[in-house]
Amino acid sequence: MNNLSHCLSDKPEAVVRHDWSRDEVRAVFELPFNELLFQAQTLHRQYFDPNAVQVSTLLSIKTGGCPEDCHYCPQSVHYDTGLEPEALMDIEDVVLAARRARQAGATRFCMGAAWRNPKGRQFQRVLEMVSRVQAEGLETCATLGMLDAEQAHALKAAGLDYYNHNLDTSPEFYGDIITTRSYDDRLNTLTHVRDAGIHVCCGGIVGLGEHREDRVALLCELANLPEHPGSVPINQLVKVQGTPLQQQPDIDAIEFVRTIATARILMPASYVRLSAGRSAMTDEMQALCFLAGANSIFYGEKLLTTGNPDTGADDVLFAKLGLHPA
Ligand code: SAM
Ligand code: DTB
Ligand code: SF4
Repeated sequence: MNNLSHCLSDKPEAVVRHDWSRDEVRAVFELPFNELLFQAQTLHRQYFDPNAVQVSTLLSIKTGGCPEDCHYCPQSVHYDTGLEPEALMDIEDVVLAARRARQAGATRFCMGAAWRNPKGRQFQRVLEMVSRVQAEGLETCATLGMLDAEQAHALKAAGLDYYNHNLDTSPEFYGDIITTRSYDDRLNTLTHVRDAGIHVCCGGIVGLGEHREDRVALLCELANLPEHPGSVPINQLVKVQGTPLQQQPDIDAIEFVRTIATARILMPASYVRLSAGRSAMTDEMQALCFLAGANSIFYGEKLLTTGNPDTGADDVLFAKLGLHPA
């Protein structure tokens, strides 16, 4: 009996492992597709309602002008993507957007800022935003770049539930995508977030030009963190004109679904978010992702700066698939 089938016959808590080898992860990733989806869906049902999908809404509270050089990102100052940089939003406007998101059915509100790291008075304003959004009855999430330990504690005290900070890809491929900070910088911020008692939201991007081995390595890194991230966003690259990755060939849809299914099997108790890139996906592909164990999405017409399916289209998709927001 291989390790995975042994795991599946055990009690749920027995399969939450942090000692995956890349060979083991590759073996899961490369299972026959039907077998992979069956195992992912079987595990999914041990931990979650298979028809419930968590919905988060994103808001870019500080857009563009970012000093980092992430090759995929429309907000980097290094690329001309036609995006107008904007100052940090007013608190009241953020609260209004959060209220609208809650009324539309979102349970979590994620505030994103195009910063290398937050500083000074602007950080104080974000703390206030977090408290005010929490008071609206929403779970709070923020993604503001690198944090030190003190900042992580201040966010926790303000009421932050989740912090999003992605590893994005494998340690080996990382330097081909971002040169202005290191993998270890990312891991250090994740440690500060975890130590402050904030839930970690951490995942990556598929379709950057990485090899399957990089996808395997990313998933292995995520699954071997001291605690599995509470949510694991799997983004499909949104190809933005002006970025160095604008001409990337499309990632094969089956390969993307394999990535979702492997994330589900490795981190069975975590929410796996079918994240950026849904506008370019068919309903059938999204249905396969849900079958593979994705149980969270971004809901609302916009991600941070790029498009997302409109809420009407998502409502129709949920009705077609008998899914309900959770
Ligand atoms: N500046 C902060 C940071 O990098 O941590 C927060 C915002 S950043 C936009 C959050 C994440 O969005 C990135 O880590 C990346 O995974 C994802 N992302 C950015 N641009 C993307 C794109 N064009 N396609 C898919 N995902 C993207
Ligand atoms: C994540 O993993 N994906 C979201 C969220 N975390 C912040 C962002 C996707 C951004 C896509 C490009 C854009 O809209 O600017
Ligand atoms: Fe800046 Fe984040 Fe975009 Fe990188 S992904 S350029 S850090 S906003």
